[in-house]
Amino acid sequence: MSKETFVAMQRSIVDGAPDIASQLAGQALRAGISPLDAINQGYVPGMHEVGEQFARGQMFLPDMMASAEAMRAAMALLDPELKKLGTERPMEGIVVLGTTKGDIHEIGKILVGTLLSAHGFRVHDLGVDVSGEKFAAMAHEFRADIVGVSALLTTTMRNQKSVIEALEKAGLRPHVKVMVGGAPVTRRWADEIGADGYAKDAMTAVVLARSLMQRKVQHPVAEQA
Ligand code: HCB
Repeated sequence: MSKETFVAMQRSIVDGAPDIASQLAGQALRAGISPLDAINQGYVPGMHEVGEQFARGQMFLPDMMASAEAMRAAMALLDPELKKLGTERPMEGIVVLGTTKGDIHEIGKILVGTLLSAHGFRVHDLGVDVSGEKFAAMAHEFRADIVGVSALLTTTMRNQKSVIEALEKAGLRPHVKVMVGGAPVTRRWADEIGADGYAKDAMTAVVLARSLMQRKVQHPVAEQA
């Protein structure tokens, strides 16, 4: 049953059909399919297909918006289930999360925030189109351990570097780890801009955030070098 359900989920995103996406999410939860499997094996592949069709000129902006709407409809049901996983866990660390300036893509960032919360992190989501200065100010205000920066456009990736520069300028860099992600982002890019880590998806972001917290605790001196 699962495989057909995942294919139907993918289709609902490509077709930009929020009602069907939501209906399938409900059915999946009732059938005991894990919300994370539904997202990773059903809806996210749909988003990738949409991106490919857009790149080939087979889809246009309104289609992509309809697909995002369908994704949001599914997430409205799956998100609370993912969050339930996080109840009664010890607090793992404080994360300030956002999408870089000039970029309004938010679905992946929201997913990262949900999974981090579900695994015990306190997450402050700054939203989209966030400047480096705002990231730094909020990291200071919330006493963030980690700043997570998302970028989905090749043109806004460079603003991830601006976030690191703003943290440096505010004197926060020794205390705050930076993790970056987003479709065009690579480990190599993360290294190039001096980020502390790169995560290819939301679950990897959780694993990375945990390891960054350990590095903070275990190597406080090296961290400042
Ligand atoms: Co958008 N768009 N888009 N888009 N869009 C992309 C990103 C393209 C790749 C499509 C393509 O051409 N193939 C492309 C970018 C090309 C490029 O720069 N190389 C593109 C373009 C060009 C544009 C516009 C410029 C189109 C236009 O106006 N002509 C415009 C830009 C507007 C702007 O930002 N200023 C635009 C607009 C839109 C919307 C509004 C229609 C919509 C976004 C709606 C929203 O978010 N509310 C949209 C969408 C939906 C997409 C695609 C189809 C899906 C993105 C998505 O949600 N993926 C995308 C195609 C693609 O990415 N393949 C396309 C699903 C999530 C779950 O994956 O990669 O975002 P994710 O996040 C992962 C992962 O990267 C990681 O974990 C997440 C969860 O697993 N991660 C992190 C993400 N952030 C992290 C941070 C961390 O610290 C750690 C891990």
